[in-house]
Amino acid sequence: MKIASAEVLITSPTRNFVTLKLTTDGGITGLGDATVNGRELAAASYLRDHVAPLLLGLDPHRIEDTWQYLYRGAYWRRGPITMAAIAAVDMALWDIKGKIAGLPVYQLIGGASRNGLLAYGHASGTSQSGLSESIHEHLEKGYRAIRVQSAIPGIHALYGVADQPQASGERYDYEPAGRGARPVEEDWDTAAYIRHVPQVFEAVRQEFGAELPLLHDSHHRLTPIEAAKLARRLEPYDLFWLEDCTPAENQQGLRIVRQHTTTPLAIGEVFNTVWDFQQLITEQLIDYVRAAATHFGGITALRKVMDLAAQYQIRSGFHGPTDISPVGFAAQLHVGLAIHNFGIQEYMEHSSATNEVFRQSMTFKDGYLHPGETPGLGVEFDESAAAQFPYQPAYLPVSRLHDGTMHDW
Ligand code: KDG
Ligand code: MG
Repeated sequence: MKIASAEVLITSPTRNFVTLKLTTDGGITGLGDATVNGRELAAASYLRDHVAPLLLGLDPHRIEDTWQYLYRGAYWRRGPITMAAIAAVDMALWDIKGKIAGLPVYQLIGGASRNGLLAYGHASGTSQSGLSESIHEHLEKGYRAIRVQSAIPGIHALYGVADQPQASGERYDYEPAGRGARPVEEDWDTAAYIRHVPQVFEAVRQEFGAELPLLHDSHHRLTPIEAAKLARRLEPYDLFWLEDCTPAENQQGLRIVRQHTTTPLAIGEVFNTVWDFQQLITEQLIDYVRAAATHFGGITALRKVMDLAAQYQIRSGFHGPTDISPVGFAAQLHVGLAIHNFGIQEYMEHSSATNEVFRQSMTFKDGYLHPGETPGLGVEFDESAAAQFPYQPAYLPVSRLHDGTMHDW
């Protein structure tokens, strides 16, 4: 059996997605996700110009060997573009293997370790009452764990708060297609943020009680000592996790956070290989691995990092925003179902346009996700639906302090 064709499909059903479609000489297809939000065409070119020609003629069953061939063979290792391209190939090969075996991918990697994957949804509000309404809406939809993000007095436009007015006059809705060809600018004030967030959690705990798992994303904006201060102030509200409390390039910074707080920490949505996690895992500086199959080299790589994490009682919390396509999302659902050290799965529901293009066997019921029983990954790509949504340049926002200094977004 051989790989006979490798096509790169770009579509923008409310946001851009880069999908790899491999076809074997017997006509079996496999899909992979190589979407790098805001830099999509770089990943598409890497795949189309440098990877696709190498795949033709290879045996699709040799997943590990193909992974190593692309990783070691590039010489220029790691980085989001390289690892997203490798991820797409890896997912597509697992998809093909599952279809040949007549089994969903999770059955090929050990079988189910649980009945479903606890998911958390994104609640947010431009006011405390708006936030409360958003939490109620999520609970009504069945969510049993909630990420809480709120507008902050003194900050005009902020990551993670849906429906807030932007400087451009548009509403921030997470789906960037149509936002225009330059990043929107948000603003940031660390002191205002650290003052306000504990009050938000105080009100949420009072209204929703002690049991509901609550999460929060600081989105890389604090120094280690600021992160420590916030995490400590949040301890009375018993967070499930505090995410990306500080940019993690300087991993020793997490030691400072850890020394001061028992709030659980989640990090790694922008990481690309197991090496990015090595210090954080082996020194037990985090509690949850936030990697996504898409930016981390696919199913093969995700399983390896979770095996390392398991030895340190660190669990998964894979990155699941809408810029992970349904293919990438399915890939990590299969991994999450199979591994023992699953923690929680982020779930931002895709738009109806996205779901029209990517038809999925995945289900969400009573707060739990399941990848379904369709052989392979369980996602089909509707090319005629995709053709209605051509690529649109779209950037992630940027963030500045009030004096104009660039800050982390
Ligand atoms: O493309 C960037 C988004 O994926 C990211 O901002 C979402 O932080 C995020 C999250 O936790 O889902
Ligand atoms: Mg995040």
